[in-house]
Amino acid sequence: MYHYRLKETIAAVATSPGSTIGIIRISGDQAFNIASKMTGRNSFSHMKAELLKLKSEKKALLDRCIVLPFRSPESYTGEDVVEFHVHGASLNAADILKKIFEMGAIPALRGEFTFRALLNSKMNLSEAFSINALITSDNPFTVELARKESFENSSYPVLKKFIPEWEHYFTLSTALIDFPDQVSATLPFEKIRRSIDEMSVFLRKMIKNSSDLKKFSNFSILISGKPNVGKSSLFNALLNRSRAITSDIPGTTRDYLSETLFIKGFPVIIIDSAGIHDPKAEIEKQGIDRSKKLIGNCDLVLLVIDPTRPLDRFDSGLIERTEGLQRLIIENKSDVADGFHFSDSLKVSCVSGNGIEQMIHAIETLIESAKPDPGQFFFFNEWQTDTAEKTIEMLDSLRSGLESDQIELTHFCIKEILLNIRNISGEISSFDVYEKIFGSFCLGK
Ligand SMILES: Nc1nc2c(ncn2[C@@H]2O[C@H](COP(=O)(O)OP(=O)(O)OP(=O)(O)O)[C@@H](O)[C@H]2O)c(=O)[nH]1
Ligand SMILES: [Mg+2]
Repeated sequence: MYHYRLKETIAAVATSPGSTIGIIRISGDQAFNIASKMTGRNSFSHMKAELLKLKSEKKALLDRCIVLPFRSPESYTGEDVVEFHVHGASLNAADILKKIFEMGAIPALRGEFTFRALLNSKMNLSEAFSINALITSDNPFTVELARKESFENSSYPVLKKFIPEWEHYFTLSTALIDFPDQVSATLPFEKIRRSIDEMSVFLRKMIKNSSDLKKFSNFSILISGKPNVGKSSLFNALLNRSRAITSDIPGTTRDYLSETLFIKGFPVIIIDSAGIHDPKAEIEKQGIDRSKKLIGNCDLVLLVIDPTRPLDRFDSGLIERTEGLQRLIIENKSDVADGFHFSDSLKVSCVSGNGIEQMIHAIETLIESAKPDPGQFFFFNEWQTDTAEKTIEMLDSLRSGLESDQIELTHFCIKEILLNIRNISGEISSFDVYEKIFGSFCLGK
């Protein structure tokens, strides 16, 4: 759909409602014309901001705002672009935008400005992805990496360097199929095998880095334990507010609760869950099943134990279940405990607050250790990761094709690998691919 609209002039508010300044962006052939009609100005100087009055077609005063023109190709999209920096990004901006549509622009789709920037070679696909991550991420580490990728463009040359050799293999295998009698050369098997290995290692590493980054960006901590050990009290202590209901009645928390907490500036999802025991009623069973499922899906378990009660089969069941996972054993109620079950547990009291600081410190250390190495390369979009996975499958098939000397299979795999690696590095893509990608972008970008 995006490519059918390339002749159209598009417009959108690029800032979110509620902002004090609303930036309306217009891009396309009609951008300057619309700006002239609204400001009464006949000409604009490239990148010279001016304070001007905006009027509707019927000459009704709309706003006095900063008008910032960019002449093609020196703009974000590569087309003529005009920005109006108006008062607020809510009703006033929406109303001015409506007037812009009345003058011939059409509403921009999600990511359509970036799509045009890509088509006009203002950026490549990996830059576009990282710019989207830069805009949407609330994790300072992801922002740091996205900045590097967007403006230093680090992974792009590394990915691109694979292309020439695969182009060569493609030309050679095509010639072997199309002109078998005229081509005396054979495929450089050893060299191809080395290229397969090199690219597999590189892509696998990038996929792993990207999955580590995703995990780190969505880091979740589950508070687990049997009933009445003080899970909800601990949840409240971490959030520093009384979010969950606590009581001395076992089974108070029926279903899980989650909140976002910032630890060392990183957003972390913290989950309070229903106490694990033998449920008596169906509704209790559902809550407990959910608690059990959460154990395998979180990045850190805070396993809460009550030292004032003997360890029972529920405690030991949970100790077993969380074995091998990232886990901290928390012995709560230290204010009333005579002794403890574990020497290496963290001893805390949600009542006195003792040990909470140390526990937060231990959590911080674990989160820090989950942080991927910023010197590595990352994908900022699922589509790139999926394509890299498909490429690895193709590389494996090619390895088998070479073993069995099947030139058709070899040729097909080389073609697919070349196409995928070009796609990932942002060199070419079909319009279908663009639609899938840009649909997840923000409006106005
Ligand atoms: N003395 C003492 N009591 C605590 C402490 N933490 C929690 N409690 C009490 O223990 C009882 C259970 O606390 P909750 O936080 O509701 O326990 P829970 O594990 O969420 O319980 P369920 O939701 O039923 O699984 C409440 O009466 C709390 O006041 C603590 O550090 N010291
Ligand atoms: Mg609870």
